[in-house]
Amino acid sequence: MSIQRTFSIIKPDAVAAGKAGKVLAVIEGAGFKILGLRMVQLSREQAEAFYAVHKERPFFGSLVKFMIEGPVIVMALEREDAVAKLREIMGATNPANAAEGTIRKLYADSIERNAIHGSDAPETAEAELRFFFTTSDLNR
Ligand code: FUP
Repeated sequence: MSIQRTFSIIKPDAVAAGKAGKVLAVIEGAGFKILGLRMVQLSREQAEAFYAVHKERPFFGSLVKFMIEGPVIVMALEREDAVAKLREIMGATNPANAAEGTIRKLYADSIERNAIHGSDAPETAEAELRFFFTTSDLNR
């Protein structure tokens, strides 16, 4: 497996709780290089577009409301096998099912307020990176 990029968001719950640094420490501790990072207040339109794949799901409205309740930190990350490795250290979507030591086990409150997003496939990662970062942002 070669060097790969992925995209991540530290969600509003973790930022508001002052856990962004701790989440980042887990990410860096797992060997990820930070290619890009910035704090963003998502607009409703951006959050709806980002989660468009879920727009027919019953939790969509609530998820969008949560994602715009405060600032998030968007990150471009690089590592060998980055997509799968980030998903591993994030833990299961529902923190109740997340493995010990994972970010969601440590810092998430619920299946919705779950501290972190990570792309679910290499193609999704590239699309999500382009949503928030320019090509020159990523060429470091
Ligand atoms: P994940 O890839 O682990 O973030 O999970 P999904 O892509 O399945 O879901 C995206 C986001 O939708 C989750 F992070 C939280 C939210 N969600 C809910 O609020 N309720 C659910 O039942 C499932 C997902």
